[in-house]
Amino acid sequence: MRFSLAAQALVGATVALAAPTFSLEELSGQIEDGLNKIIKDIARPLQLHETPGAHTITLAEFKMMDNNGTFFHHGKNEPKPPKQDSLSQISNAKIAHQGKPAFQSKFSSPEKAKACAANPNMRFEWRQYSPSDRTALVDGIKCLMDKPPSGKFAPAQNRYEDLIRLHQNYAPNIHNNNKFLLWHRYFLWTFEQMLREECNFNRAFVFWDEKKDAGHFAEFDMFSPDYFGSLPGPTDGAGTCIRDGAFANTTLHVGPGTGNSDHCLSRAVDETATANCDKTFEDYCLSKETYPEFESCWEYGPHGYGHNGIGSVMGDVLGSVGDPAFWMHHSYIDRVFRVWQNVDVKRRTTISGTIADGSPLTLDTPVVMGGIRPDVKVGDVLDTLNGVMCYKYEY
Ligand SMILES: *[C@@H]1O[C@H](CO)[C@@H](O)[C@H](O)[C@H]1NC(C)=O
Ligand SMILES: *[C@@H]1O[C@H](CO)[C@@H](O)[C@H](O)[C@H]1NC(C)=O
Ligand SMILES: [Cu+2]
Repeated sequence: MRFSLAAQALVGATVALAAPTFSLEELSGQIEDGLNKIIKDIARPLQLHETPGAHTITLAEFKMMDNNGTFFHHGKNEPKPPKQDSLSQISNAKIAHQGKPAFQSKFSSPEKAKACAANPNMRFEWRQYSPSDRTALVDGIKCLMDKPPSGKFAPAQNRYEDLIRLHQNYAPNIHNNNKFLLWHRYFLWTFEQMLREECNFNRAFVFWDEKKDAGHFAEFDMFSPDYFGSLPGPTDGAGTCIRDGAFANTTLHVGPGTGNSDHCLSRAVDETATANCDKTFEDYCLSKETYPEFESCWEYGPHGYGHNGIGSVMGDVLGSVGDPAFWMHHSYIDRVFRVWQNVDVKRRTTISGTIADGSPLTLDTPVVMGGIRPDVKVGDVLDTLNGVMCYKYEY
């Protein structure tokens, strides 16, 4: 026998109460349930100092940068890029206007693009998503949490945690630089495919139009005992463990930060932060004419504030995938990116900016998904209707 003292105490108690009516197998099943319950109940909440939050920039600061002719790029204030992204981008755009894609993705073809445009997978806003769609979504996520891990992402202890670990591992490459929106677009799509392929999820996908809830996220009915669980404030300088909803009492084994220790799924809402996820900020970012400026505004603006506003696990940039609200937040980020792209075909066929090592972001820049999906290139995921993916938002 390899039971701990606590288990032996349980054995003792159970035997004393019910020895005559339980077989050994039933008894060990009961012990296991009891132990799982104890392990679940003791997982600690993250202390607030462990979740320092995403880097954010206020709207006032962005406007100050406008006034002094700079923008926040690659961790510092740099001169604004010229309005047209670059000469090569302009010539690419011309080619695109002549009907040929600027980047011939190995995943795309004119026929495929046509077929996709005629019949794209739709993503609907949570408020249009029926109760049964909502339940199917949370059941799909729970299904991933109940499946064994692939084994390629230690210390992930279930299939869902593979995704947390993947994001944690790649974090330095995919945040605080212009690759951010493209990588997270493919990551969100990868999650959707896992729900479909591994958990029989068969509904249209979903997005959250977060600006409708700016300043009062906690009242949004996604954060309810019926679905994602409540969105409480902090408790005694720590996040509050989520004890209701589909993900009640979840223990996470990946994070916080670059480390890995058991902690509960916790939240710590800060509505002064969520207030920044509003239409004014969104419109301001949408008014940016170059990709690097839009990206910077969107990443350090509403993206950062949404993470920090939900708080705790979501406020730990590296481990934030541990809160399923991550996907809903990133669906907002991805949707507004697509809205920005819809203004001009050039925004779906060309790219500019820089990646983590300071080198240029190009259509050939790799977008790596750790073996969960094929590695692709920025050009493969720039257009949601042409390339690897085929989906459209119900705007
Ligand atoms: C421009 O404004 C930003 C935001 O206030 C500031 O951080 C930066 O130092 C300013 N740059 C210059 C060149 O004045
Ligand atoms: C979560 O844990 C709490 C505290 O142990 C318990 O009261 C509650 O019933 C649990 N909720 C669920 C849904 O398991
Ligand atoms: Cu991220």
